Amino acid sequence: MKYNKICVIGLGYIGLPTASTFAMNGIDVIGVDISPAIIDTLNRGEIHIHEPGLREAFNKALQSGKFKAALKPEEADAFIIAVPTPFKDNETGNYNGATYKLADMRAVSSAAESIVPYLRKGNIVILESTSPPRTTFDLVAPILEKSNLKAGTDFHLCYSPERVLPGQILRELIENSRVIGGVTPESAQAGADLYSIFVKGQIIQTDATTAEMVKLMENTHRDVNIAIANEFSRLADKFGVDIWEAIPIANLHPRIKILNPGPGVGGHCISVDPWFFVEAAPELTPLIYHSRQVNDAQPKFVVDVAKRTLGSLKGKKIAALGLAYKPDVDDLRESPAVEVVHFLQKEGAQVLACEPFKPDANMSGITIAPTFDDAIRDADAIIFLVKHTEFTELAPEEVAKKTKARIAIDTVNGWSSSLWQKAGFRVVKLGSGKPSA
Ligand code: SAJ
Repeated sequence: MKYNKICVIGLGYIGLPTASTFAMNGIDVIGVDISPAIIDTLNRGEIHIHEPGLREAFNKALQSGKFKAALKPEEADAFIIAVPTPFKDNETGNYNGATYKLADMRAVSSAAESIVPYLRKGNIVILESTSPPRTTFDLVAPILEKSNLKAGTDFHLCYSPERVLPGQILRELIENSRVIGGVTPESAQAGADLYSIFVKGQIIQTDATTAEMVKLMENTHRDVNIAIANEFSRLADKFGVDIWEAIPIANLHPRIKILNPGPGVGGHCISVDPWFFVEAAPELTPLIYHSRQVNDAQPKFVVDVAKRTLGSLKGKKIAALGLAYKPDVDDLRESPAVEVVHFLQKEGAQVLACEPFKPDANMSGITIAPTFDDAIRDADAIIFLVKHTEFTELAPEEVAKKTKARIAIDTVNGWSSSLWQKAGFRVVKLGSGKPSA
């Protein structure tokens, strides 16, 4: 199939890079978002998110005259839905006394509704948002069919999950393999034709529900594997072992690849998606459920380590390094670092946070220091929560000159204990029951 004009609905971390990449490849793109602020920002030539390479890609797309941002869709050959699928804030499910989170699919539903007036025979609609199994067939198709056109007969419908890693989105969008699940084999072929405009990785065609499941399996697999790493960190702590020494040794085994423990699992993907399986089949998912519980409890473990190190936290001044959900991104969603800060405050600590990727973040109950120096100056202790490169590159002897703190709690194994000890700090690593010098 040939595509001249594409409408991308949702201009966030996935939609905007996708729209920019299509436009850079000579396709007319209408980028749609419900936020007037985002549309204004984009039409002014600016972007509202931090992602390496995105500013350049977006500028190229804009200068080519192929990209335009709007509040409403227009007629197009293809429609791509890339809106968020978070979980519901104030509603949970229950199975045998265990509470689980529920997917909030309202953004997908209203994106599909917004396409209905513009849908024409021969079009293709692709859902990219991570979704519970059967969403394409059971939620999206019935909405689109309000147009009196039939999915798979009059228009093509596919599920094609984004699988790119924040921080490397622009490259992975092009180089990663791409799975396209159609409601019919013809839809999958039409979807493959669309993405082959820029995808250099392998394009695999399958059915829509398999593609939905593949995406959830990937993120769930990672979550479960991080959970076992986090559980190992607690065991190491108990048995006087340094987990950061033990994991690399275990990983020398040719069939073992233990991931890194840390303050928990955040972001809008891995900490959310496994719940979609639990919601869909709670009776089949005890491992997935408990892995989520383990990862969600990890910020509390960090605070226990802080309490053991500092005694009562009441009145203690703590500099928290990093708030983002992972290194070198500005995304604070579901961030375990934010959770740790909240817990520390609940224990009575006065926390000054430093987040170089979002110095102007406005989070209720969290005080962000204007600079790193301000955060550490009067601190009693420093807690390292996000392995941003600029924190790993700190020279401990320089830090020592700028702060009265002499305790450094490293939850991400970002600092060399010996160097920091040499500079006068007592270093306490998460998951290290070994007494520090
Ligand atoms: N984390 C650990 N230990 C590790 C690795 C990660 O604690 O060893 C933590 C991170 O600090 C972070 C969280 O897990 O808080 C998730 O980070 P991540 O880098 O594993 O993944 P995301 O959420 O940024 O992106 C994931 C990716 N999925 C997989 O790697 C299977 C990406 O490919 C997906 O496109 C993305 O989810 C998504 O959008 O679904």
